[in-house]
Amino acid sequence: MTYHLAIGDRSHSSWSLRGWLFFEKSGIPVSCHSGVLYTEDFKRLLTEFAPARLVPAMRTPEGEVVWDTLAIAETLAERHPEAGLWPEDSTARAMARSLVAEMHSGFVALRGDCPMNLRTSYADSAPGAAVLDDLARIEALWALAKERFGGSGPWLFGRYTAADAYFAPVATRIATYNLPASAAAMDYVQAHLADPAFRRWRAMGMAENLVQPSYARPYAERPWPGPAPRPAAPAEGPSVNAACPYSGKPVTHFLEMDGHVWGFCNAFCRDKTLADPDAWPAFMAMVAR
Ligand SMILES: N[C@@H](CCC(=O)N[C@@H](CS)C(=O)NCC(=O)O)C(=O)O
Repeated sequence: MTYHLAIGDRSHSSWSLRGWLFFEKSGIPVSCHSGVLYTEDFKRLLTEFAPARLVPAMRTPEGEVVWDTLAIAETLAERHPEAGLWPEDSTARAMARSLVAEMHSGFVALRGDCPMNLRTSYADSAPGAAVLDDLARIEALWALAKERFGGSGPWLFGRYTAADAYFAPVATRIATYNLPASAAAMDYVQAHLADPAFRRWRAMGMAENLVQPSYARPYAERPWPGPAPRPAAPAEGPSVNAACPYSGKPVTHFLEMDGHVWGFCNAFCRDKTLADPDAWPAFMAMVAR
């Protein structure tokens, strides 16, 4: 018995990223079911999560479907108080809910002009006045939360909460569209880009290798602004390991890293590891043995 989560392609679906982060950051087990946005595959996926119309949508272990990111956050918080999706302090929690609600309904210019695209980073995206207005408001909210409740860590309310998950795809937009931001805001952006859970999500998106042509923008590209993945390349076996680090099954797909060949039981697990080896604890533990 586990939760099930319907998601879109990982490089482009910002709401799916938020929903997935609730689970990944709080350690609640979930099985993900993905469909390619704007295709028949997506419609097929959602028939399994009726009456949801968009992703993310969650099915509880009891079989109830909950849709819309905010409803998923609240339902998980209610069912798993120990997971700490909201801050413990009621004043901090009220502010976290306010930030999340404003993100849920607002920042239309930023979301419209700069769709999440984790495959590409632009050198200069020439943001318009409405986007700059959104950014100013976002920076003010981040500063307010951090000043009152952030303490010395990187996150808005001390430890990672649903509010940080909500702003993860905003942080990536600032990074990938190279939007202007203060040093403090950039520290927060970099904390998201360096977060191992986010890195795993992005690596899975790179492995999916999906392109949404309507998300492309005519700007010059620049290298990924987050931590540079350790170099690795597809390879032929045999490998050092006989069993896949994730499933324990016999290996069939291989990569080469630091002069050694490592095996996996399917192409997706090989490719997600290839995209960012350091993001995968089970793989790195095997390499370190
Ligand atoms: N308010 C919804 C928004 C969800 C949403 O817009 N999801 C997008 C993907 S990021 C989607 O399902 N798009 C598919 C479509 O528009 O057909 C939420 O918070 O979950």
